[in-house]
Amino acid sequence: MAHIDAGKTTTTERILFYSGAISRLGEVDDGAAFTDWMEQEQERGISITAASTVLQWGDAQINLIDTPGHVDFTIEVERSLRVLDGAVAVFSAIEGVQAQSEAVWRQADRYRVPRLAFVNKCDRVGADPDAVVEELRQRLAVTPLVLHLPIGLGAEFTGVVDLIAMTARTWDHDSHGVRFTDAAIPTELVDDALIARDALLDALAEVDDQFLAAFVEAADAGATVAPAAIHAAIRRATLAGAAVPVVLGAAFRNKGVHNLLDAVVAYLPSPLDVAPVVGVVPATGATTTRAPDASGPLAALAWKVMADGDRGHVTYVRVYAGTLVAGQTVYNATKARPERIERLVRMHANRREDVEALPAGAIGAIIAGLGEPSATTGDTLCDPAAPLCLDPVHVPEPVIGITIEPATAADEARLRFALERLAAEDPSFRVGVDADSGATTIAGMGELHLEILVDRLRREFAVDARVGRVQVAYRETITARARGEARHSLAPRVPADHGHVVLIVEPASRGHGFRFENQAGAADVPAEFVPAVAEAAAEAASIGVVAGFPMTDLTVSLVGGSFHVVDSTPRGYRLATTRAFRDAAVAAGPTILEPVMELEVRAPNEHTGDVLGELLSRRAKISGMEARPGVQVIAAAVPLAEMVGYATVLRSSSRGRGTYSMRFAHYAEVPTATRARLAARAHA
Ligand SMILES: Nc1nc2c(ncn2[C@@H]2O[C@H](COP(=O)(O)OP(=O)(O)OP(=O)(O)O)[C@@H](O)[C@H]2O)c(=O)[nH]1
Ligand SMILES: [Mg+2]
Repeated sequence: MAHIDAGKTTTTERILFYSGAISRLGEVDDGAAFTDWMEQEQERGISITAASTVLQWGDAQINLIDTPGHVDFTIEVERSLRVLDGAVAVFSAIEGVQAQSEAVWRQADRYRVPRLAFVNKCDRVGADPDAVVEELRQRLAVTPLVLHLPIGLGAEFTGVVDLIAMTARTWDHDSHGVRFTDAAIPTELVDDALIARDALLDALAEVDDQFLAAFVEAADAGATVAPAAIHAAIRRATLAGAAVPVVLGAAFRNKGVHNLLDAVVAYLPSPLDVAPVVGVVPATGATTTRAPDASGPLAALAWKVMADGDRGHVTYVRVYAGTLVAGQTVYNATKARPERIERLVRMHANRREDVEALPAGAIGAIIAGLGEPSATTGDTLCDPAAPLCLDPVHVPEPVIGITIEPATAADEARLRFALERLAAEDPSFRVGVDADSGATTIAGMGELHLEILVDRLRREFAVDARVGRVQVAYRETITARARGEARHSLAPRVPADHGHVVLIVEPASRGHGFRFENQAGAADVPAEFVPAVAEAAAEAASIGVVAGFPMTDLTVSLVGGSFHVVDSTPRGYRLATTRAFRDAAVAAGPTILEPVMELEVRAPNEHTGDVLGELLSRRAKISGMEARPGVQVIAAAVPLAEMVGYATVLRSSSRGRGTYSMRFAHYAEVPTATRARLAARAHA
């Protein structure tokens, strides 16, 4: 996991090559990397989908997922971290801890995933691993355990000193780094190596008491701690999340990757090291756990779905307990239905290797035909006799949308089919209907996300579609408390639908969403009609009163009403609620909210002025500027609506040398002029 371009795929390629999983090295820049298998990835030189694969290193089997760094594909990181037991965070030795590196680090915190740091690109001019380590400390608040001292930096980077074994490892150029030499530390580095080793052991003693005791004891005896004890202590500290081992390298130059793999095996958890997985028994709501025992009852989580053209789908699963067996019928506890597993595979990026079974600890996939019931992202598959639901995958809300229509009438059914397939793959992508025009809308995490989806429609599903202008996901909310009352009764009373409600709407804090509460007495509105009121209120709130955007961050309370023994019907209450809600919302100071993004721009020094000017003209609030070699790192909060097309703007204002990344931060009220414009457009 890492910021875009840190070198995840390049590092993965070496991992697969050195472990023998692939026999030829391919480069991202040639569109030839194994885990960047999608056409769109190869054309653009970026990863888009999380590619899962398996390899063997020594006697360890490693499930590896190469995630994309671009924030638009954050769901891929989210679901990968949900099912992996450990992570390698890749940092560029030049750029350090970039915005999205920090974001994925926080995601990994949320899932409590132990991790290693790989400081990559040590071969680049200006590489400064020490500065990166300092940033790990400052920005990510971790205790780094630096395992290596670089031998040369930039163009002179040839290898690393192993600060535990106290040997120097240099990689052979001609064999693509397959061969390396372990030798004595070059004389001129011995002093630095001793200092760096002391720093490592001191840091370790601070986070691990057992090591501290051994360290003090050895020092008293005038001895040194055995390497095995150091490794064991690093492992304990890593698993406890108390420290992060740091490995140095330059994947593109074929250096440092062996050490990285050794560190993965030595310090990251095996499935046996992690606590038994926790789930909820659907029937009782009680929590339960499953130990990672291949012979126990099955517990597996579906974490990713890929459309398999028109044929069906590939559902990726992580098995936590028991064994998933081909031909077996399992219970989908999330959807409360049995599912038959026809075919099981191990995935190697987009290639499949048929297997009979996937035991606890494994990551693999289920191949299902079209129309066969199959799990979607976040579903739990389990033993029918021991059902449980595991924690699903956290799904971010889309912030941007476009209308989409088939180019010809003939494409219409095909478009609907394709969108359905793509939405099943990607929970951060939603298909909806524009309230004003009735056109189909697609919503996602950003412009690139939607661009890739539209491209896939064309290539994988042969659908020609026209898209409208990008529209950010506005919301509406209220700013005051208000009351609404409505009575519905028909005269002449055939059919006799009676309903009468009194509602109070109140603003709530950002992120609260929509909530309904019933405070009415049963004499006013009997319990049997309350669900109809709740539903109608939620439905009414889904179309705001200012410009038709969904309303959020408000509480609707049913506080009174009346009831008629013969004539009251759910329909009557629904109609009354719709009117009462709208009256209340209109009186409650309704307004429009817009998504605000957290932005980080890296601008070359000489273009900083232009870049800042551009940002200020986009309503950006600059929150920080930091100098890095040759560039200024600008942090800002800026409304997403102002950032549509920013990639092109930055390219021209920085002569193609600036980069930026942004992610959703929060919703905020739009300026008055914007509100007036959106309202006018909605009523036009
Ligand atoms: N000089 C140098 N370049 C590197 C190194 N590692 C990767 N690169 C280059 O950096 C660019 C990005 O590498 P990727 O491996 O695609 O980066 P990534 O982290 O997978 O990027 P995304 O998947 O798009 O987030 C490519 O041009 C690589 O050749 C390195 O160690 N040294
Ligand atoms: Mg990549």
